[in-house]
Amino acid sequence: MAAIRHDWQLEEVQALLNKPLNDLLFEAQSVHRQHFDPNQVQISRLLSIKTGACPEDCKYCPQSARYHTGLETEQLVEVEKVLTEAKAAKAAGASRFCMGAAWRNPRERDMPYLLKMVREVKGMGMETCMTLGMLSAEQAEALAEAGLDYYNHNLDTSPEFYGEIISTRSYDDRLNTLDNVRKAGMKVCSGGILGMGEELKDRAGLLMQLANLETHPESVPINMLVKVPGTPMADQADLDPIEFVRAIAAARIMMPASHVRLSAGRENMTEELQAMCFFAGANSIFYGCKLLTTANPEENSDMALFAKLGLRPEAGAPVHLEKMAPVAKRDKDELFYNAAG
Ligand code: SAM
Ligand code: DTB
Ligand code: SF4
Repeated sequence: MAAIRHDWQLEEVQALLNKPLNDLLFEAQSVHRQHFDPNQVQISRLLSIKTGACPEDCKYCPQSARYHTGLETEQLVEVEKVLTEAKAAKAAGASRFCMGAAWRNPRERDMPYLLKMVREVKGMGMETCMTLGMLSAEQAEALAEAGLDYYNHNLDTSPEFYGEIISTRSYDDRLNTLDNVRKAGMKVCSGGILGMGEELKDRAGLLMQLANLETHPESVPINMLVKVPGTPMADQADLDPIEFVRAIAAARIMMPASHVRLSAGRENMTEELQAMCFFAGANSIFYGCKLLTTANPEENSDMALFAKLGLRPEAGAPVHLEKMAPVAKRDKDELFYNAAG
């Protein structure tokens, strides 16, 4: 069994990212199999509960009020609407419901609504996750007490490159929020974005920060930058997809027991690239045709891909989804959905 380490050095991580690809993928897949069923993928559904008009200046983000992206803004949505969406997500097979708000941090007057949302979604038997910006220790405790299972707060990139991307909050602010979340007893979801013009050493630096936290984040979203017109990153050069796969593999090796989520950017990825990411150890996705404001693959195409690859949703998803989605069985060159899951 691979040791769970928290003492990664930058040179070591860079060397890992630079390994011959076959060696890197073999190591990642071997580690993956020690901790997970290699054919299971956890499924989360995302809902924007407050859209746009964010005061922060994250250069990648279509929701910052500073950039003109043509996004329609929306105030904090009614609890009822959230519950309707959560019900649909559950019926479609999601085991976790993730609610995201375009805030620097939640205001005190929003807290009662947020706590009600958590209680009621949790009451429906789903895992709950929120991403609301920075949290104070008190806010984190209140959310945990209401039943929030996960809190997402990304480090986004290395400490060295961070200043190129965001000026309105510091890396330490982010680490502090992660600390508040952990101390409140919630599970941590934290990762970053690749393809923002960072160098390999920055991808190594991000992974090192995550893996050297006292406890690894239980969930590590790796986003590929979605280049939204109107943001300062609209014309950013593409990251070589193989570099993306390498980062997924390194995340798997460095945080062996964590779920690594193939997050934003899947809409622009080929099936082959996604398949390589799953082989490299990604074992979680956002399912549903919309992320927060940008597009995600249609449900049907994800199901077809799951069928082709013989992947199935992780336990916890309703039985009927397991009927639809799919252990692929190749017989006379045809694909069959295996209802037994
Ligand atoms: N406002 C809160 C915050 O920033 O902490 C929560 C929502 S924010 C949209 C959640 C995460 O989405 C960001 O940390 C970033 O990693 C990711 N994200 C935002 N825009 C993106 C884009 N264009 N491409 C890829 N990931 C993006
Ligand atoms: C994360 O790391 N990725 C998700 C989730 N956490 C909240 C958000 C992706 C957002 C992509 C851009 C958008 O749709 O607005
Ligand atoms: Fe606001 Fe979050 Fe977007 Fe940054 S990433 S601009 S904090 S919504």
